[in-house]
Amino acid sequence: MNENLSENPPGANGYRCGFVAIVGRPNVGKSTLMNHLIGQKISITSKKAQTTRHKVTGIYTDDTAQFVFVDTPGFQTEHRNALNDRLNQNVTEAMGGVDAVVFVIEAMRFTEADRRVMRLLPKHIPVLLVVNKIDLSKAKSPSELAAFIETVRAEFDFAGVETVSAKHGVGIAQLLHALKPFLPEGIPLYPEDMVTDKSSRFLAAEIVREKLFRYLGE
Ligand SMILES: Nc1nc2c(ncn2[C@@H]2O[C@H](COP(=O)(O)OP(=O)(O)O)[C@@H](O)[C@H]2O)c(=O)[nH]1
Ligand SMILES: [Mg+2]
Repeated sequence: MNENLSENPPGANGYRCGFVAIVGRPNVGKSTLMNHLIGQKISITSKKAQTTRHKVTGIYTDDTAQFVFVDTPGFQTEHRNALNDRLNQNVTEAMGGVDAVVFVIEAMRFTEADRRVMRLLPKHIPVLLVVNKIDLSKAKSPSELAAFIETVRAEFDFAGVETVSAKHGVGIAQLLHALKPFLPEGIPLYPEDMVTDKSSRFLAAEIVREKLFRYLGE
């Protein structure tokens, strides 16, 4: 057997490195989650849907693993037009080559738009269900939240479930912990101090775009 194809690449020593796509309908908190996962603002967030237009890659590195997250534009399911078709195609592509998928939904709210995204989830890659916005008052009852999660789990074979509040940084470490076993063993692909593959010029333009969204609306 070729040494290089063995499960433990030479030099990896149990270190893991892999790609995770973050998907979900617009406004569930994907970009907020990504920013908290890597501890830095690189993906723009907004109350208005469809602010993330480009794929943004965020990298989180620690002593045991390197996670490369791909934040995707939310699947556009309401209006069919050329831009939305293009965005949806980008998301489907983003899920292609990853080691795990994080499917983000809002606590106590599972809509037809969520279901449409769920139908596009891959069957051959582990998908973690992430229930976000557990800080909202309607999500505060533990038994109701558990019942809600069970109804969603009944519809897809998830590899696991995590509850988080992306905005308040709750459950983030636990989420990283749950994702780690899905990453293949291997040496880091990016320098340990790198948080994104986007240039600072790109990030500056994105942050200007975020401010414009805030002040001018869509
Ligand atoms: N209350 C609350 N709001 C959140 C949370 N996560 C995200 N949001 C808000 O939800 C909105 C959409 O977030 P964003 O990250 O842009 O969603 P995306 O479209 O999925 O990328 C923003 O106003 C966020 O501040 C959370 O955990 N709790
Ligand atoms: Mg976004």
